[in-house]
Amino acid sequence: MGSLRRVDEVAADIRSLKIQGARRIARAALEALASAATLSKAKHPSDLYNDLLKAAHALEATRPTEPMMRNALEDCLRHTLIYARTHPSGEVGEIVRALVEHQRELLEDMQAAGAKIAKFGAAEIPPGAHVMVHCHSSTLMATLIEAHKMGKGLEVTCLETRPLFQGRLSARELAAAGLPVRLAVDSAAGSLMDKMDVVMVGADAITAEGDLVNKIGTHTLAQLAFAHSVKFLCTAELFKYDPLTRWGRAEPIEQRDISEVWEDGRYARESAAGGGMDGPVLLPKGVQVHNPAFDRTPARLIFAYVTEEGLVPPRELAHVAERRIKKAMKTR
Ligand code: RUB
Repeated sequence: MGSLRRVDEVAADIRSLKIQGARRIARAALEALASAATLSKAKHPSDLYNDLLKAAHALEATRPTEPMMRNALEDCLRHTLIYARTHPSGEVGEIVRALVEHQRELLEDMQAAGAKIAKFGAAEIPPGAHVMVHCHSSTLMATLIEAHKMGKGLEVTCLETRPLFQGRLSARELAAAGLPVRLAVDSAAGSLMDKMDVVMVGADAITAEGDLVNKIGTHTLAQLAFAHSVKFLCTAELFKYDPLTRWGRAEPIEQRDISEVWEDGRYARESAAGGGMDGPVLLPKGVQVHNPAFDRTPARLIFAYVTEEGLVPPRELAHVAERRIKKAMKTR
């Protein structure tokens, strides 16, 4: 285990988007849970569980639309409880070791899943394809870089992704890997769609209906791709599936701070003398800002999810993900 970062520090980094993207968030949360276990002063297993539950709740509360983080934390907690039940004479130190060991296995599984998705996804991209991407997904970046290494000769258009411009992260990462990259403002997507062969995005959550919850703007982009008969693919680990949506839970959509859209001082005022820009402008009275982090794209607009088990049609995703989760539980 690397340096032990406290849960409150990691939670603050997730909330402020210093750690962003579902996969990185899930990894950081798992590491934080393991450090909470290691740093716990509990002398009895029940006190340890209290510490762990508190840590998991604090992490889960950082970003509500992140089932991968919830699935990973819950898997780790469930495994720890099962270990303790099957080793009733186990000391706290032994239970902590079991948790840390399991957390390591989960991180390795995630790594392996990411590598498989990159291979399946790269195989699905036609040679010489023009690909449009939205936001910044580590899973998608790995897929495009894999396709590039295979000599597919891609050209990638990254949409900037207002309001926080995660698309620029994608552009930087892909250019550094040697891919030809074009950066476009989100509203230019329609003017470029006819030139595209594939549109690709990552996922924050997938519902029981196979709908995709991802960065705001994904739904509009999927509509546009559909209207132009351009294939729309989503690269996503099966852990992005939210099992609670099977029982009627609507995937919550996180609302972000209005300062991401109208930062006081970012907009200048036109001076009375005409034309010149002069000082900051506060949000005008009576203007409300709508700033959801994510939106929901209906399954019918999605060609397929690229998962660690290969391409999965949206309607089958819940079934495949549930089978995988059950299998993982049986093998432990
Ligand atoms: C990031 C985002 C990404 C998904 C998938 O949003 O929407 O597409 O999280 O990323 P934010 P990954 O910047 O608000 O976290 O494939 O890395 O899990």
